[in-house]
Amino acid sequence: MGRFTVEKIQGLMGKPTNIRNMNIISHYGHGQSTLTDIFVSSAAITVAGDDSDTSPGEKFRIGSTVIALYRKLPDEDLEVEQHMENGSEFLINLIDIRSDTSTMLRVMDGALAVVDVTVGVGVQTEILIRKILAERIKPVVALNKLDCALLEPKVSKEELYRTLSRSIDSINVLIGTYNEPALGDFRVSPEKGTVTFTSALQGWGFTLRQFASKYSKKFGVDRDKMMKRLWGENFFDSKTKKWTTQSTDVDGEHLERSFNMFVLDPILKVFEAVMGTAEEAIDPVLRKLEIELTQAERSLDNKHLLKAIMTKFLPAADALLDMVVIHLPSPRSPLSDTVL
Ligand SMILES: Nc1nc2c(ncn2[C@@H]2O[C@H](COP(=O)(O)OP(=O)(O)OP(=O)(O)O)[C@@H](O)[C@H]2O)c(=O)[nH]1
Ligand SMILES: [Mg+2]
Repeated sequence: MGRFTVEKIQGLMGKPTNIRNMNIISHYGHGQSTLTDIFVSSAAITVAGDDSDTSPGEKFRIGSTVIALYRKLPDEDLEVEQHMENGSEFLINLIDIRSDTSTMLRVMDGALAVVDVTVGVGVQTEILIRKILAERIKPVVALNKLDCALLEPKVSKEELYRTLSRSIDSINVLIGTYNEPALGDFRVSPEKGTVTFTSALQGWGFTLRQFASKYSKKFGVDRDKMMKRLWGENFFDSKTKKWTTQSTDVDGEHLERSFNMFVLDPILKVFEAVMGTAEEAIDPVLRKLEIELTQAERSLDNKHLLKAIMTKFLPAADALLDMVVIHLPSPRSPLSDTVL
């Protein structure tokens, strides 16, 4: 992360529409600390003139529990109108606690709920989601430990889709019990971009935005429409080159769900190429994804090579920060006025 002058930071602090105050909530062991590290290592603000940039203490902290992060939205996201008024630069205050005190809840505008997909929504996450909803704090979700789920030998793509879907459903059931029409729809969904799929340990992650951006060009449809097609009952019939909501084609043959085909499949190809025995399988995958590796990266063992490729393919911090900036409210928004 580049260094900031005090003036630059003051400038960011002076634009409430471009501030996000958030917390990461999770059940024990689901990945809160590992995700916090991803945010800190890729986006923490450091102050110019402070030379101690190897120690964690040099991060720009407000008190001891808030870490200031910086994100500049990519140009293609600038068309999202509500984020235009004050430019593309955002200050995210990550409240680095697992505390549930009401004082802390009051300074938050949103929360990132972490779920270990291999076990589902934990009790502690459920309790904390209830607390934030009671305070009208908006949640977004990270479905974490996707690497574990992908390395599970006998799990099919469809079974994995169903596992992911179940975690999302259980969060939405909770949210549904707090439904207040005046607040808008708090339910989370991959097609809206409020769910990030992550491997915090390996540093990669994505929302459907990343994949939709890629495929919208290929299919000539706009990104939001493409996002909707990449989740749920959507299938692409390769024979007719048409999208359908039916899981079988005209001949009664099974069609693969679009999420499995367009999202899980490219990721699995990387996993298979790296974890498999045939070294020559890696180059075609790298070419396809337009990823270049340094000589040092090439000589890494499988585990670290996988991490190196996946973080270049789908950097977790970008996906998570964009989700937070785009979907969590600012302190100035009507949502937050009720609690501040
Ligand atoms: N395979 C895998 N392991 C992960 C992932 N994220 C976290 N872990 C591991 O899971 C364990 C718990 O992760 P933490 O980040 O400490 O989780 P936490 O929610 O902060 O846990 P506590 O603070 O101890 O409750 C650690 O051993 C992490 O390395 C992931 O995406 N994939
Ligand atoms: Mg922890």
